[in-house]
Parts: sequence; structure tokens; C-alpha cells
Amino acid sequence: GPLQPLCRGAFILLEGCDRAGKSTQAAKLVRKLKARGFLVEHMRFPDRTTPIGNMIDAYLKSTKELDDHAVHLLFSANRWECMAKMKKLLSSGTSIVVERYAYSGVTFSAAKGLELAWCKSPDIGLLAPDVTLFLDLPICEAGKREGFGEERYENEDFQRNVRGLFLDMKHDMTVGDIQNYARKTIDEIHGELVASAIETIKKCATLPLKDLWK
Ligand code: ADP
Ligand code: 2DT
Repeated sequence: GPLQPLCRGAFILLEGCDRAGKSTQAAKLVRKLKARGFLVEHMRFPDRTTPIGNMIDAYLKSTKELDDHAVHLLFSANRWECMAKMKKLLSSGTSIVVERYAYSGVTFSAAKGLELAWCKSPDIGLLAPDVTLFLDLPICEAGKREGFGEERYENEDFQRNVRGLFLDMKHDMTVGDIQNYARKTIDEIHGELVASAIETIKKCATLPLKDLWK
């Protein structure tokens, strides 16, 4: 008979401000999907393990100063250097659950005052997520969670700016109904994310990979 089309994996992105619950939910989601028999890998940006990622890490820890434009391009380059690996995983049928991506890239740099269109341009043509699950949490609620660390950007005024820019970009993300996700309990949110992830994996199994912002 005819050959079965090869099923690709899905690119599932978790975005949101600091302490919205991305790491918690990504870990639980990956565990659950694996238990249900799906092939899945967990990734996060910035990927601090590469030479570019080492520079970003030093910048975030404030042991290194960099021009705002230069570090923006490093964050983008850090995604580009992962494209081959991500495409290989997806086309071999493994889904990826990714924490932060180009939306964090654009919002954090635009919150410093860089022009939005300029911020988007180096990320044009990256692999596009199949779904972006935006964990939204008012900054005053985030402030009640475990304290900010020592890293750059970890202050409430800056985060408030970033959240506003995320909300402005929502129309551009492939999201479902994300209202108040991050105000629910960890298990309630987990249940919704699992349902969205499985629906996405099924929906895009035979669809081609897409390019971001093209
Ligand atoms: P992020 O990766 O987005 O910065 P984390 O997953 O590290 O966020 O969560 C930040 C803190 O908030 C952690 O202490 C975590 O246990 C807690 N947390 C995560 N989700 C919820 C939730 N839905 N309700 C209450 N606390 C939460
Ligand atoms: P965490 O590792 O705690 O998520 O912090 N950032 C991230 C940018 O400014 N640009 C980007 O492109 C990305 C992916 C968000 C990483 C910090 O780096 C910011 C918080």
C-alpha cells in the first residue's frame, strides 16, 4: 500500500514573564507526555551551554557589560545555532517543549527602548512554534512568589514593561485561550497545557514546519 507519511513532532513553546511558572510547567508537561508514550525533549532559551550562551550568561549575571543591540543579536544567534538540532528532532518525530524564545527576545529588548521592528528582524525565519502557551500573571502576583534572583531584568518595573509588550504581541502568537492561566493552581494549568500539547501534536503531525514572521 501507499507509504504512511512520516509524523513530525510539535514545537510547543512556553512564554511569559519571570515566575509565571514556565519551568515548573515545562518539567511537568515533559514528564506527562513521556508517560503517555510521546517522544519529547525539553529545551530552554537562552541555552547557556554554548560559547554564545556563556556570553549571555555572563551578561545576565552582570559580570559582563554589553551594548543592548549586541546582546539582542547574541540572544538571536543563540536560537539560530540550535535550529539544526530542533529541525532534526522534529522531523524525526520528537516533540520539543521550549521555555522562552523570540517573544522573550523582542519584549525584553523593546522594554529597554529598542525599536520593535528592529528587534524582530534577526529572528525572522527561525522555526515557528506550533503553539505558544503564554503564562500570564500580573506582576504584583508574581511579586508574591519566591523572590527574584540576582540577575539582570529581575525587578518589578522592568517586568511590568515586559508584560505589557507580551500582551501587545499576543495577536501574533499561536495561542489558545490563555486568560489567567498563571493564576490557577499548578495542577489546573498543567491539565490545560497537557490538553493543548496533545491537540497540537496530533494536529501538526503531517503539516510542514513553518518559519517565524515570514
Ligand atoms: P518561571 O520559570 O516562569 O520563572 P517557575 O516555574 O520557576 O517560573 O515558578 C516560580 C515560582 O512560582 C516557583 O516557586 C513555583 O513553585 C511557583 N509557582 C509556579 N506556578 C505556580 C502557580 N500556578 N501557583 C502558585 N505558585 C506557582
Ligand atoms: P531565564 O533563564 O531565567 O528564563 O532568564 N531574555 C531571554 C532576553 O532578554 N532575550 C531572549 O531572547 C531570551 C530568550 C529573559 C533569562 C533572561 O533573559 C531574558 C530573562
